[in-house]
Amino acid sequence: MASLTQKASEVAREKHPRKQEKFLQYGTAGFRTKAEDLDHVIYRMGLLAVLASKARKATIGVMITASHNPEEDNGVKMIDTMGEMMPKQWEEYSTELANVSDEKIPEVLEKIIASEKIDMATEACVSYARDTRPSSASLAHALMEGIQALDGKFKDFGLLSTPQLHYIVCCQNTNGKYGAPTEDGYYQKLSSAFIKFKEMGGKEGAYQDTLYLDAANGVGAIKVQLILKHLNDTLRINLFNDGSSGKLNYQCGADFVKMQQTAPTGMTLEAGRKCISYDGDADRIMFFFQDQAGKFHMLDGDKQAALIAGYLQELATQSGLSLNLGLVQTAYANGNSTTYITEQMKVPIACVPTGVKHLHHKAKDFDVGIYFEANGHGTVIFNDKATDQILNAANSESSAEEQKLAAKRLSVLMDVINQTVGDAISDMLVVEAILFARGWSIEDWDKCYTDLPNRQLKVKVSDRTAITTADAERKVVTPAGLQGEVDKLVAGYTKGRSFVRPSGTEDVVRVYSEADTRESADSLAYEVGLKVYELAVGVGDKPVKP
Ligand code: G16
Repeated sequence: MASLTQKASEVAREKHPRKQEKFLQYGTAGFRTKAEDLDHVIYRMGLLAVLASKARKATIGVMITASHNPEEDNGVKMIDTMGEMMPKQWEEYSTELANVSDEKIPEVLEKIIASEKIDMATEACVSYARDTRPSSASLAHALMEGIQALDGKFKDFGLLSTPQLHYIVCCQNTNGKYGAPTEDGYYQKLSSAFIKFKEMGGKEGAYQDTLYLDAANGVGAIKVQLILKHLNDTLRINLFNDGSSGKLNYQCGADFVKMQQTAPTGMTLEAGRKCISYDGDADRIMFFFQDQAGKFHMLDGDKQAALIAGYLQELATQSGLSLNLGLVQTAYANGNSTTYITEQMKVPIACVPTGVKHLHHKAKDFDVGIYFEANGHGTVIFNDKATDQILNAANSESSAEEQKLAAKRLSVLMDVINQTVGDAISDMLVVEAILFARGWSIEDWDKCYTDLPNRQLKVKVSDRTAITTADAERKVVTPAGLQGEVDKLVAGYTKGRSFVRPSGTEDVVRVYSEADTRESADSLAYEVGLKVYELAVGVGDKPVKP
C-alpha cells in the first residue's frame, strides 16, 4: 500500500504539482475556481475517487464542470453510487487532499484508507465525463492519471451533461435496474416514457409542442439534439446559443435569465413563444415568455415545483394511493410560491440550505419528494413504497379504469424523471408532459400565482467564509451585528424579506431580497448589500444604488 501511495505522490510531483498555496474548499457543488488552478486538484480527485470506489465496492462518478460559472472557471465533483452527492466526510477528505503539499499526499491517503477501513485489494472503478469548456479535456486527462496512479479502472464518457453522468452511475450500480448505463440508454428511457405519456392523451386546450431553447452555448445544445432524434416529433425545439459562436454562459443560460430577469442575448422573444434556458452543464432550466403587452415572465424552479407537485398530487389522489408527498425549497423560494403551495395546494414544504445534497437528502423524508431550487435545479424522488404502490396500481386488474389510468400516468412519468439529480432535459420533458396533459399554454401555467418582486446581488468581500449562517441560511450569525441591521432594513418594507449567505461556487456573498414592489425589492437588496460591504470588509466596487 505504501508503495502505491508513494507512487501517487511521485506522479503528482512529476506531472500535476501543486504550484501555489491558495486554499481551495469543496463547496456547494465540488471545487470551483479558475481552470488554471485546478490541475493538481483534479489529479487528486482521481486518487480519492479510487479510494471512494474501493470503500463503497462500487462505481464512483466524477464530473468535470463549473456548470453556471464563467467559461474561464472549471470544477470537479464526485458522484456517489446512487448518483447522489458524496456525504460530508468525503467532502472533508477532498478539501484536505486538495490542500496538502505533494509530499504529504501518501499521509492523507493512508489516513483515509485507515478511517474508512478500505481494503486496497478491492477493485476500483471510476466513471467520468466533462462539459464543453476548453479546459475540460486536459483536466479529464489529469483525473485519469490520478485514477491510474492508484491502479483504478475507469470509463471515460467524454462529453456529457452533469445529470447524464449521475444517471449512468446509478444505472451502473443497480445492474441496469434504473436503466441501461449508457448515454443512449438515457435517451431511450426518457424519450420512450415521454412518447408513451403523450399517447395516453391530454386535455384540449392551448398547449403547444414547440420550444425555443437557449442552450447557454454549453453541452446541453449537443445533447438535446440527440434526444430529439428519439422523440419522433413529439416535441419541436428551435435552438439558440448552441455553442457555434457565443461564449459559454455569457449573457445567456439559466443563471443569467434568473439573475437578470430578462431574456438571454442571441434569442428574440415574441409574444406567446415558450422559451427555456439551460445552464452550462444542463442541470438547471428556466422557462420564460413575453406577453402580448411585451412584459417578460419567468417561470423559475418554484413555478416548476408547483406545477409538478400539483399534478403528481392530483394523480396520486385519482389513483387512490395513500402517499406522503412533500416539497423541499431553500430560502431563495419566492414567498408567494411558499404561500401558494402550502395554503392552496396543501402540500407540506421543508426549507433547507442551498445545495442539491441538502434538498435531495430532505426529499427522502417523503414517499414522493419534490425538490427545487428557485434557480431551476430540481427533480422528484419516489421511495420504494411509492414506486411499488404506483406500479401495482398501474397493473392492477381490480381497480376502476380512471384509477388505473392515473396510476399508469404516474408510472410513465416516473420514467421521464431523472431521479438522481436535477436535470434540464428531463425537467423540460416532465413540464411539457404535464402542460400537454392539462392542455395548458405557458401563460395558463404562469397564472397559478404571481411572484413577489425580488432581486439578487453579489457583493465582493475580503473573506466570504467570515459570513456564517443558521436557520437554513435565513439568518446571519457572523459578522456580529449584520443580522440586526438586515432586520431593521427589512422592517421598513411591506412584505420585505432578505437574507445573506456566502456562495459555495463563486467568490462572492449573495444577497436576496423580496418586497411588494420592484422598486422596493431592488432598494432593499441594495441597502442590505451595502451593510454586507460595510460589516464584512467589502472589496472593489460598492453595491450600486438602483
Ligand atoms: C450549484 C449547486 C446548486 C446551487 C448553485 C449556486 O449549481 O448545484 O445547488 O444552488 O450551485 O450555489 P451557490 O449559491 O452556493 O454559489 P450549478 O448549477 O452551478 O452546479
